[in-house]
Amino acid sequence: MKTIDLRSDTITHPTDEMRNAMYKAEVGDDVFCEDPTVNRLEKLAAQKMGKQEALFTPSGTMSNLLAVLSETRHGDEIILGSEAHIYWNEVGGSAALGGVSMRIVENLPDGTIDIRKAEESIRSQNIHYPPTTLLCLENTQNRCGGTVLTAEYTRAMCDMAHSHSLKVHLDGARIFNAEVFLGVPAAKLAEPADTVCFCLSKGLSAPVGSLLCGSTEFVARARKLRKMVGGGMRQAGVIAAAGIIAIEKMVGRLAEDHESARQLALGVASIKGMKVDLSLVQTNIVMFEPPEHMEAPSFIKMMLGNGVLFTYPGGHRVRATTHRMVNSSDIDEALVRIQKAVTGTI
Ligand code: TLP
Repeated sequence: MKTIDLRSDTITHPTDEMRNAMYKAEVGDDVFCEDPTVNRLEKLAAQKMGKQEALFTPSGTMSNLLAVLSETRHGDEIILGSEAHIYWNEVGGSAALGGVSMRIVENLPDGTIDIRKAEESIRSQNIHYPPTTLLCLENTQNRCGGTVLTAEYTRAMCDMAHSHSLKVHLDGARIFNAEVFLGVPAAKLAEPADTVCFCLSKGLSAPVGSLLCGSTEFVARARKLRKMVGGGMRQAGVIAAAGIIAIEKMVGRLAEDHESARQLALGVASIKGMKVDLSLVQTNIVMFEPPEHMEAPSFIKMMLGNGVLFTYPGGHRVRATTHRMVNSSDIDEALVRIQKAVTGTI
């Protein structure tokens, strides 16, 4: 039985073209900024995001951490959506290593945060309060099911934040999925944010890496902090070479992942007792509810036994993520297995 792995788009393997480019990559010592392939990747990333410069980091988690460390001082407060990856899934690094407190504002189901609520959470001048210095947004919003933030929404949030002298960091781990869904260039989606990062190792299929982009001064600070946290990577051209192909060749195909997600969501919605909000299935993530009589972790365990892998985001929810390594017939097969397994429990 073939395993259909819908846990994450992070499981994608590099393409043959990437492997060839990695084999042939020109390299140097990137801590001395002498790796020509890394330099090329960073330049390309900065261009794509419409920022002055970019920094190659080993992971999205490190990019987000460096953004927070660079844009805040120990003791500051940062504002995040209640479903933010930085808040949920980064081991509390911003608090543990950056010494910032995280002020959480509810994410609405579509991945946005109410602008008024965000504004109300900004601290006023008061001897008792920590200064609020950074707002973090996420596009696409992972835990809200890969929902996209429009350029207009991001602009309004950034204008509001800037009017209170806050900086804005955009966790754009999957910003190219938003680009493809909206038909709006990532640079436009990131334009009002001070800093943005995106991942190479998700739907774009590179084996490793993320790019953190912003002003020249910001990237210089982040580069030093990257060294501090042990992210100086020497002959990193070997992995950067795959990243260049990810950006140049793999963005367009994300539309296929979005189609697979829709196919899966429509199929799941048609299975008795299962629930999915189709309006929130915009990119490559599907959040659905298993039948009431089954706990989500038990459903996931049962499906593991049937060779279909999901992740558990908490609550009565299951997450499926589509990617290059599952095609339309895999999705059909996954649906058959889900249908059979669920029917067997009724
Ligand atoms: N997300 C992973 C898991 O950590 C949950 C996934 O499978 O979706 N920002 C966002 C919005 C992300 O979704 C992720 C990874 C990251 C940052 C961190 O990237 P990495 O895994 O490269 O540290």
